[in-house]
Amino acid sequence: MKWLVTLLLISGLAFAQTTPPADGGQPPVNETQNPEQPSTGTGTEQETPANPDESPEDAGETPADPAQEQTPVAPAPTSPATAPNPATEQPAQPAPETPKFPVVKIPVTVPEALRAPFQNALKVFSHDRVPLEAEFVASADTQFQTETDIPFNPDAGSRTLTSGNKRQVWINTATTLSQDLIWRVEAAKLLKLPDPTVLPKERTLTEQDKMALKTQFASKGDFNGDDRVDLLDLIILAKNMGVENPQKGDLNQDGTVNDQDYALFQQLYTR
Ligand SMILES: [Ca+2]
Ligand SMILES: [Ca+2]
Repeated sequence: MKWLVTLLLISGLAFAQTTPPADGGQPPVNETQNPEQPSTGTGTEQETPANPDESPEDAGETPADPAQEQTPVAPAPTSPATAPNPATEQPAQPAPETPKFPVVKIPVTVPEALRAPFQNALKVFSHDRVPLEAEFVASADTQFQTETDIPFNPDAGSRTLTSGNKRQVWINTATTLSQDLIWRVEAAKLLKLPDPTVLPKERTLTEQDKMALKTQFASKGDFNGDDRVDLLDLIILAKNMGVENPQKGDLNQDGTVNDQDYALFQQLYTR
């Protein structure tokens, strides 16, 4: 009997071992196909796509097998390959050498109500090389106003009365002309831009404007004309110290180079 019992036990064990794989074996196969395959049989094959990092030839082989394409797409190998590139590019970019140039303040007399449109017009011509900013003072060489006893020609945007360095400008607020355009014309005149009255409504800063502004404002302190106000210019200033009617260095244009010019130079220094 013992042999029969043992036979039954053995057969029972054998049946028990075979049945589970028959019933639950198939579903787990599906589950293992995705996650577990890499660890078991195909795991070694999928690990090879990890190798493509070392040898690009292997990466070309893996996409050939359709079964491997799902998992082996392996974003891991590609991402590290692309990641170092931007990482190396970033440190290279943050080296903007464009120096910041000092703000050029434009002294002008403008009533409160007219300051906003004037500043808007000034912004049109302001740029990195010559940043412009209005400096509202009580009695500048150029004074704007609107009130006048003399009637305007309806087609006129403004009327200007010049006496020496003083300019009195009346703005015609009753005209059908664009006030924005009128102020741009006045700002262009004040900045001594080429053809200030020829201002299409959509006109933006032109290269000619930039050159005119640079020549007029930005060249101050930049004695050697390299678009920077730095130690090289300071050396030129120092060489001209005490020189009467120097060609360079006389920032306040009083006929000599002295401490006053040095003080002005410090304000213009960009490096
Ligand atoms: Ca310079
Ligand atoms: Ca001087």
